[in-house]
Amino acid sequence: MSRYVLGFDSSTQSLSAVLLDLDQNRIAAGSSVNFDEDLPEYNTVHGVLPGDDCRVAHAPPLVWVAALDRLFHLMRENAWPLAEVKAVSGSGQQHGSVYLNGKAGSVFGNLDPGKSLAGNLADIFSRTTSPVWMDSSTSAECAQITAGMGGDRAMAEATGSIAFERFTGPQIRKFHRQEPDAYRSTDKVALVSSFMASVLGGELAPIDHGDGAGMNLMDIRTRAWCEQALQSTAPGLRGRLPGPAESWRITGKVNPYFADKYGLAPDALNVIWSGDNPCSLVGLGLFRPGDWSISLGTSDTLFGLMRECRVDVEGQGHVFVAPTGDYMSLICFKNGSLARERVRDAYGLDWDAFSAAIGRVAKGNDKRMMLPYFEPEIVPKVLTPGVRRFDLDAHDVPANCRAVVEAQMMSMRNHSSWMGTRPDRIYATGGASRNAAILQIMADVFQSPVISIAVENSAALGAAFRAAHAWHLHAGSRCSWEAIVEPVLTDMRGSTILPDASAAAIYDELCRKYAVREMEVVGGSART
Ligand code: XUL
Repeated sequence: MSRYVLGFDSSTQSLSAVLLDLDQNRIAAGSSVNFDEDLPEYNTVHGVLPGDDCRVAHAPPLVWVAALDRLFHLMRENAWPLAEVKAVSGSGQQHGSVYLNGKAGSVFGNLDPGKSLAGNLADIFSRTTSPVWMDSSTSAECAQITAGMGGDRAMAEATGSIAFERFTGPQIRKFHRQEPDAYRSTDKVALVSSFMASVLGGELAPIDHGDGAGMNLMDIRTRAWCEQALQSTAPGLRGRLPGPAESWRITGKVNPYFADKYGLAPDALNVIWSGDNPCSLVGLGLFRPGDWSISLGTSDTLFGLMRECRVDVEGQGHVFVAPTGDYMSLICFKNGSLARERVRDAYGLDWDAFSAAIGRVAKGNDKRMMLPYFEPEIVPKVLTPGVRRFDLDAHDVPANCRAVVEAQMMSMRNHSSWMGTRPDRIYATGGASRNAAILQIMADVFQSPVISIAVENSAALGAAFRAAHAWHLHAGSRCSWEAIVEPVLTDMRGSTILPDASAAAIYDELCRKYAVREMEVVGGSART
């Protein structure tokens, strides 16, 4: 008989679960429910409700709980050893908010296993939809809250980020302004993470420090709600926010609904959930300040652990609290694989031909350069897309292939300088991390070894690691994060790609030039 923990990931488009075998240090099983395909009755498209205004992105919270029922059903059908589960936790898409009325708390604690979760929870909302992280409709509220805080710098110093449209505080303010009666009838505001933890635990769960840091409402240093931010956002907000609490907080045993209905161990511990990026940090084993991850997905994200709180007072980097209790940085670049694919497709190449083309041009591309804003960009903020080429002929296939990847890596290097350190090693994840030519440019620009890591769902795995960590703490056994995580991750790491030392000077110079070009085009301060 083995002991297990369960980690969930409630992401934009799906709900996933990972079962971790604590005795054999391996992933025993994984499963997923896709909102659009498996629950079409909720009418989501890529996880959100379609609408006329492209800046608005809401999802129905009931689809997430319907997915939880469906996923437990699948786990039971596939004979997952749910009776041997010791602890449960999860990861939620960050920033999304759920608006609950006064009935919610008691409903969470009295779920009827004879009914579906969606049936049980249908009447607990003061707002039937939840704005999620893809929503960018709150620019006016961001400006108002920023003014209340005394400017961008003060906001970033206090909460870890300047005000962002997708962050929860601006979203709450918009709700309060547009629907004051519904805001008044809101008893509690939950995040996706704390809402799901409330369902699993049978009582209103606190917001954890990691996800709380993505709200523009929490004092990033004291980790308490920031009074000035609360005041600047909406009246009576303090009493509506459960938490904030340490990410390893256990609320009690799991909700009897899941034991009665699906055979989950009734004494399994319910550990509060965190955001997907904090969960991914531990899911990838980033426990040392020099360990960074670059995820090469639809958008590219860069994140790493920080022992001290350093904030990006002028820019678009975020500071969240890590599940270890340390800090973490996060920078999100929208033109990731999207931009790489646009270049690849423009020349009719496949990935092998794209990589071969990169290899035909010298490192540094003879100073030819691209600013790759195929889509509006988050970092640096570019609202009107457009690709700019400098000394770069659009017909020169190899030079353009190298230019797009060099531009992305130089932008990442320049825009991560506020963290005050350079990486000792970078773990590359996501689709493009299989491409050795891209990883070599990453290694050369950052002058850091790069290791690809093949973790399928780092957020769900990180949530499972968090459940294991909290379970050990509860049992009084002092088990380090590394001891929990390393044996599981070892086989998932690929070989190390070393930086070419002779490229260091080339990219030092080019990064400075890139920052100047970026400033000319985008405005703002040059970052190197
Ligand atoms: C982070 C962010 C996204 C979401 C995705 O700030 O907005 O990474 O967390 O789920």
